[in-house]
Amino acid sequence: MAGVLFSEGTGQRRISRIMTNSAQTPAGGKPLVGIIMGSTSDWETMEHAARILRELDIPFETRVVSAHRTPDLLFEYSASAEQRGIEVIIAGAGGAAHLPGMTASKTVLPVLGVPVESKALKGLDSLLSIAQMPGGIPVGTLAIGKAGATNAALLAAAMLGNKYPEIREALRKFRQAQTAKVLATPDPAAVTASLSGVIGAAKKPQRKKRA
Ligand code: RP5
Repeated sequence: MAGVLFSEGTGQRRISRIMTNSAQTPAGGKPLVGIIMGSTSDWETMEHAARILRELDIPFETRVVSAHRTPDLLFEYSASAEQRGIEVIIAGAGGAAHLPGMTASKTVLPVLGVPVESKALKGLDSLLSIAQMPGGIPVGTLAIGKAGATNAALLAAAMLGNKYPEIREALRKFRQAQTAKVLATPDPAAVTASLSGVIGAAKKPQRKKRA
């Protein structure tokens, strides 16, 4: 897995190498968005952010960065993101969920927080932890779970769209396609009826032909 590796140089911790094999660069460019998460168990949620960025052709990287299990990595990742060309960070975490806030404290890049659904409290703990940042260090907080991850990516695209016209156009097309999909099936009852017609026809017993 890709990541930020450290070496102890002159007594000062520094980034010695940045592996980019986790960077998803459909456009062939350097990652503009960093998707980080507190645990591999968060991927099930955060992959929805990755899916949207891929769909919009926005280069991104993914990385597990735990605020409490790898605090030094968190500091290095956040502090170096800007100089590496990252423009928006999407941070997902569950439970105490201090990753987005801690990340935001080490960078002036916009940080979007995705509350991952926790087992004990269904993500309400994650939501409150991420949303209730004291004034001074903002984290843009999205909804719990898949919707939040999806919208974090769409919001990142909207931010990047201010600078990159092709991203704005990709986002516009995404929205148009979404609208067209809804309008294509205006009556869910009609869909159900036509489906049951198909199922009914399939279930109809066939009359035996007389010899
Ligand atoms: C948080 O604790 C992670 O963001 C994750 O949502 C939660 C549980 O982590 P695991 O115990 O599954 O690694 O740090």
